[in-house]
Parts: sequence; structure tokens; C-alpha cells
Amino acid sequence: MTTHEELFGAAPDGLWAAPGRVNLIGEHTDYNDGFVMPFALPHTARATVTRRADRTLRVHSLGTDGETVEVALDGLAPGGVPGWAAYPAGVAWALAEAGHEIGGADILFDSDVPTGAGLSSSAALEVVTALALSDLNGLGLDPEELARLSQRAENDFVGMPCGILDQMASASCSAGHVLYLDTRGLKRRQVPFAMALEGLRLLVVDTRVKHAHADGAYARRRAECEAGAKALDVPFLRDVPHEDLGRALERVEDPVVRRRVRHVVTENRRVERVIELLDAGLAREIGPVLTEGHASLRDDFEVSCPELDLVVSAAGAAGALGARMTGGGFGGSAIVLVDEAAADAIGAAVTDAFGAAGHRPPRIFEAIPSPGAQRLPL
Ligand code: GAF
Repeated sequence: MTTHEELFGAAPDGLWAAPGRVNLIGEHTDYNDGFVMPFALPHTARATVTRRADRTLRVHSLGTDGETVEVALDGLAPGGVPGWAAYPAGVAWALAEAGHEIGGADILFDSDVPTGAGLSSSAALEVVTALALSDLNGLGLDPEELARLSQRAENDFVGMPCGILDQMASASCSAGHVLYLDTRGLKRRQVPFAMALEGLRLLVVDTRVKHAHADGAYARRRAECEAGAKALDVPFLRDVPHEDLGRALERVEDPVVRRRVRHVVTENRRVERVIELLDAGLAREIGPVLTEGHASLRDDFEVSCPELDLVVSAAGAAGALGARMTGGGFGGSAIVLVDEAAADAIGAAVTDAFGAAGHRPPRIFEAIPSPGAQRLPL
């Protein structure tokens, strides 16, 4: 395997890691100023970095075609860097736009966060870059600043209008905890989530499908939510209280927008229900709330797909406590809450159902709440 020294001719100054995530509940709520509840996966993007004396950024990824991409820090402009390198280059651009002074760097990336699986491989790449450049340039940025700069890179440099869920998860999650995050003001609380202690397991089922046009559909959902907020004369759908939902829906004429509003308002309420149950030590009981959330994403928000629906129905039929798609949707992954003793049988039932439907077998693994971005010993 190519080493940092072979590639760049110098030993790295440091090693950093940032994780992918799953979202337990709170989907498509972040860009509505609402609530989310992710936790970090043990899968990470890792970066070894050497400072350079000039103003050049060289990036290389072990997971891609082997090209080293070289960009001039002073010539960075949105849309100017194609492919995966737009993520780290976008972070360098966002740092400069925010007035931070950074020098050139050589960065070698390696990642085991599955790509295209809805598990935030892009956010992991952004956040690891932001943290490494912050540390190496003595910027001392906190997790919130790292997440905001990474989101800015993705929104304005890469051109994907995501919310801040993925970047905050990667930057600020904590091992053994789920992050309860209010995306309005980024107030957050780390909530203990020790499933094993309660005889539970949370499985990730990566369907290994990514349907086309996902990015365009995401942008459309966001616009529909903005149209809903406008129709209701509120800044964001977060400002529609759950108890006013019936009256609010009567005021939205467009039937599509009405369904989007209903998803967002009920989803924020589901996050609150899950947090109440976790705080009361009733983790088992979150299962039905997860499954209800899936139905809302499938029917009202229309971001699921046959493969994700199959995971949820097959897992439910095999005795799962609850299941839902996680992340943006249109393919990617689902999460399945199971009793530990039933985990293997439920995983096998989902795999069998995929076979019977003519789909490739899914990739199934256990989700262990893991640390957020950090510097590691070399
Ligand atoms: C994607 C986006 F990047 C997040 O910001 C979030 O909106 C999510 O989809 C849906 O909850 O992961």
C-alpha cells in the first residue's frame, strides 16, 4: 500500500480521523431548523498531513483511482475542483472565506466509511480535513465551527444544499452516546445509548443501491419545505407546533407541500418522543417510533425506495423492534433495532428477502456509537 512518505517525500506531521454516522431519528429536519439524533460509527475517514512551505494543497485518496490532485490555495473557487477532491479543497476554501489563514499541505486520505450508503462519507472527509488544518495551523476551531465550515464547503463549493446533521455528527459525537441536537443554535446534549446493556442491538443494513437523481430530489424537498414555511408564514417548519398541525395543514393548499409539512412536524415530535423514552431508560420502546418515522418518510416525504421499504418490512416480519431508513434516502442504509438474541436471524431474514426480490445481498453490520473527530497518535 502507498505510504504518505512514498507519495509526498516527507513523514506526516500528524494523523486525524473523523467518523461516518447513522441518524437514529430526525430525518430531513435539519434544514427546517429542527431536531436530529445521530451517533458516530466506528468507520472513519483518516488523514495524514504534512505542512508545506508554499500555498499548494495536494490531496490523494487511497480509495480512488490513484491520482494526486494539486490545487493552488489562492486560486480556489466554487465549482473549480471536480470529483472527491472538491470536499477537502472546499474546506480549505471555506476556511479562507471565514478569514482563517492556512498554509499549504499534503494530505493522504484513507476511509472505511462506505460511500454512497447514506452514512456520511463526504462529511467525514470534510470534517477530518477541517480538524487537521485547524490543528496544523493553530486555529483551535471547536466542533461547531468545524461543522459549520464543512457544511459551507459542501453547500457553496461542492454545490450540495445539505443541512448540518452529518457534519455535526462527525465533529461532535461521543462514544457510547447519541447526540441530541437542536439544529437551531446547535444546542446539544450527549445522551447515553448503551444498547448492549439492555440486551439490544442496532443493525445497519446497507442496501448497496443509490438511485439516480438523489441530489436533485433532495434540493426539491428542501424547496418544498421552504414553500410550506412560507405558506404558514413562519421562518422554518420547526416553528409549527405539533399541536397546531391540523390547523396548519388546512392552510397549505398544495397537496405535495402539505405532506412534506406533515412529515417535518411529526418527525420533530418523534425526536422528542425518542429522547423522552431514552431519558426514562426505555430504549426498547423506541422501536415503534422508528418504524412510524419510516412510514412518514416513505408516504409523506417520499424519499424511500423499494429496497429500503423491504428492509423495514422484512425485519418487522422477522421480529425486529423497529426499523427505518437513515440519512437522505433514495437508497443507502436502514437501521434495525433488535433483541440481541434475534439479531442473526433477523439479519438473515432481510438477506433472504433481498434474494427473493432479486436484489444483491445487503451489507449488514452492527452500529456501535463511537467517538467524533479526533487527532490520533501517528
Ligand atoms: C443528508 C443531508 F446531508 C443531511 O443534512 C440531512 O438533511 C439528511 O440527508 C436527511 O436527514 O444526509
